[in-house]
Amino acid sequence: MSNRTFTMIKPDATAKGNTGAILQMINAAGFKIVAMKMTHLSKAKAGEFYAVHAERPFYGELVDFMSSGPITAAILEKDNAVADFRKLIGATNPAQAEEGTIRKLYAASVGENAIHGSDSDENAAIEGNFFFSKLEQF
Ligand code: 3AN
Repeated sequence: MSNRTFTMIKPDATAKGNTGAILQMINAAGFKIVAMKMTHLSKAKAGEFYAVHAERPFYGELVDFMSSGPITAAILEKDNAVADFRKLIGATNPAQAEEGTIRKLYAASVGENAIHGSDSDENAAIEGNFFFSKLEQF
């Protein structure tokens, strides 16, 4: 079990002005921010990040959406980080997300679902290293 996960606050949440409120929830849940930046992914970079989903029918839509506006990327530290963070963000489809989760509060649909959370320790490391050099991870 590793103690780090990776997150992105997605373009829909950025556009609605929810970045601060979401970061507040993340901190209140006991996660420490050990890397963070606001950036705007190109289509090429979004495609690279989501390459594992390249064969899925929603890939084009996902890449268009994730490159549609600024995002906030961060690496978060806490015991049991990956599983606890998935719990905090809630189900991929906000209609199925539990009360009090970030997606229940801030996501509009399965595509525009406010926030990303890594699904394994291995992917957390890959995704964190995609955005941050070693010098930017504290
Ligand atoms: P999660 O982000 O909860 O791990 P995944 O890994 O199944 O969900 O999907 C990656 C991303 O792809 C999701 N965050 C969501 O934005 C998008 N996505 C998943 N399913 C769909 C869908 N049916 N239509 C549009 N976008 C989708």
